[in-house]
Amino acid sequence: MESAIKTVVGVYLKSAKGKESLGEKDFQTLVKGQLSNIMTDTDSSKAVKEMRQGLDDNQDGKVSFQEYMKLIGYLANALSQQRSSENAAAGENAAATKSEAPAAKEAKPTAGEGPAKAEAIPAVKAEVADKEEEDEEEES
Ligand SMILES: [Ca+2]
Repeated sequence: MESAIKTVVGVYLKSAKGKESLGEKDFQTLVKGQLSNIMTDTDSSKAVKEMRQGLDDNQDGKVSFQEYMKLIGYLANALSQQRSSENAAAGENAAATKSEAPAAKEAKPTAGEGPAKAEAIPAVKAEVADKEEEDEEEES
């Protein structure tokens, strides 16, 4: 957990190269280099541009740390929801032994992005949730 937070901050700082926010190219490089396994369409410059515009609250064409955190929050939320639906599906299979599927976690994004903006962000890939399965703590 601690190393994950350090990584999130470190990747931003490295990508910003001493500047206060990520320019268009910096953001493209960050997404393509760091998020290609968790997101779809990271190779599409158009999709990444749309994502950047969706994150760009102050419309300055750059991604500030706050705006970057919105992306992290979105990804975390999307992963969490994906896991919830997978748990629900697994619960159905285990219905013979368990009376109820695990309740879906009501994870709220920490960032205040609206659904319209979130739509501009490429979908989270399903296989990532599978890899993180061992981190599950709230089962039972
Ligand atoms: Ca901005």
